[in-house]
Amino acid sequence: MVNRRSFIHLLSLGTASMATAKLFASGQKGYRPIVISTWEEGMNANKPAWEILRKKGRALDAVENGVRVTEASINCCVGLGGNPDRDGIVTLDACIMDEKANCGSVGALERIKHPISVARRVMEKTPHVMLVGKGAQDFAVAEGFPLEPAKLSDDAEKAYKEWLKKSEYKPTINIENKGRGPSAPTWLESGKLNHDTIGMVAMDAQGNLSGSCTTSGLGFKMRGRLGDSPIIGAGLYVDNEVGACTATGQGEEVIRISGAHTVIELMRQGLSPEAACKKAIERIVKIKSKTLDSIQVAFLALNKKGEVGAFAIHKGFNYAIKTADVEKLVDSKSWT
Ligand code: SD4
Repeated sequence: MVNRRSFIHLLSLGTASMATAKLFASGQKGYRPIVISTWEEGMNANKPAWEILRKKGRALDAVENGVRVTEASINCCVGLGGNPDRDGIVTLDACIMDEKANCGSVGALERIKHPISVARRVMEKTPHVMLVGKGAQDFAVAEGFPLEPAKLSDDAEKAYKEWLKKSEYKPTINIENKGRGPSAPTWLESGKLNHDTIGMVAMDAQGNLSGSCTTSGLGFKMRGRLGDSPIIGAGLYVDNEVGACTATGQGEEVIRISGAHTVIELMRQGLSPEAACKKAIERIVKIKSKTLDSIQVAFLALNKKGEVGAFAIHKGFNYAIKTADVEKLVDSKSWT
């Protein structure tokens, strides 16, 4: 029988456990915010993302604002400063996904500086997931995004002129590994190491996951070619119960195995982020065993516990991590 005293005790216990639950949900206890992103450039991109996470902001805002830094910088492979397609035109691909499986994407977008923000508008303001080409540009302009001049960056202009000399296009050649192919210059004129597509995934203090991915795609690609980066399930996938994953590298190979979604499903079965990324890479390795030398793909994943892992076909892929205590660049494990 419950007397008055024990009843009060039970009540206070109830309140305590409710408070604990609230504490957990509010992130003060259970969830440690984290942001991770592909390549060394991720170190810069993680900074504004972390500022948002640190203030208990949404992971969605973090991953959008983080990759905008890369989109605004001059580099071979992200944003309007990136390498053009074979016709000399820069076309941008991007996608974004939040904790509620909301997602938005743009493909082959021209003359818009921040495709990731257009992707977010597609997600939030249209009944669709994906807009491409002229339709995506018209939508962006209608949403107030300025139409930038149709002009290549100096680096891209130079790389394009160089490429035109042979006009050689080998779609299987990757653009990350030093000296492996002509698609993108390895070193920027500044002397800094070149980088690649940026994919970013994050968990906020509420334990919610989101991700973003943005690129100018493979340099000197065929006009109209889309890679994995704007494709939900290929270049990016988020499942708030399981984790988040992004991909970089030869998009065709990532699409072929529904890369990011595959990694999530493997994590759902209990694999760690690294083991899941490795298994997905093994699928590509099996399919492409004869031409592996000329293909690079890497996956980067985060699970709901805040554990991080990556795996690439070849050495050379690295990723940036930022948490309350850690800010570092990590070399990924690889198949070769
Ligand atoms: C694409 N996945 O367009 C992108 C490019 C990339 O490393 O990530 N390259 O296929």
